[in-house]
Amino acid sequence: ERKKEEVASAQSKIPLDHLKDNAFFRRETISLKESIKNKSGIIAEFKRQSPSKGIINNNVEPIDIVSAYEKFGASGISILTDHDFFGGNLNDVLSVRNDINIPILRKDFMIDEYQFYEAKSIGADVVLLIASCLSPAQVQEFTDLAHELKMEVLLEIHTENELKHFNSKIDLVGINNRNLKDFKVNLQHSVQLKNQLPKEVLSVAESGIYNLEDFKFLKEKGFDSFLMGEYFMKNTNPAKAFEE
Ligand code: IGP
Repeated sequence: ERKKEEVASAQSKIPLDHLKDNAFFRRETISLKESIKNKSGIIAEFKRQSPSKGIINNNVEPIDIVSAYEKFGASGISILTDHDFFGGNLNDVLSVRNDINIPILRKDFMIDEYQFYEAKSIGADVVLLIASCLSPAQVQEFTDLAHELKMEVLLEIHTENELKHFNSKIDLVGINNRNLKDFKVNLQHSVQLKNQLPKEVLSVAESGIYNLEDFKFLKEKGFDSFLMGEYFMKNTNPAKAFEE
């Protein structure tokens, strides 16, 4: 069964040349860096489910959620396009792109050049590079490719060892508060890692931010941006969450 599905999805992959004909290749992207400086700094995520939490909110249309995010001052939107673990798909980005005016991060496990062209073709402004999935050399190559396509990159790290994946071309560094192996959240650990980054780099605190106290703590410690998913997705009116 599984095999059949894989074959089908491989076959439905649009050839690269066709991808490049897509109108979004000529679209001017929106800078997340700029938007973080000019707005709340919050990157609000659209996520139906996750491996650590199971179903979070499965009964919503991406446009309803992301337009609420925009309305209440988010600097950017993150949309999970991974299907197997997070229940997302490319259409979740494509279907909202023309209806909002803030940058969209295509959140996925990027391991192949093709995915960067694909991100461009659905209207992404930013792509995620997860250090634990890539070598420092791959991070360099993919950063150059993203920049050629006029997209910014968010490098995600979680350990001290992954600091070596950083290079000066990277636009934003995200520190995941959640350990992806045991799903434990540790804000103190993130602050300590952040302090080892060059001061001028824009930093994003990612995951496990569920209350105003945590948000304030991370802000005080100098984080520029805050990536939040579950908290907003669980609220029946995600916009409300900004009003605290
Ligand atoms: C959002 P939370 O705990 O607010 O829902 O987390 C985001 O940080 C999280 O979804 C995430 C993620 C990732 C998902 C961070 N890094 C890498 C998939 C892949």
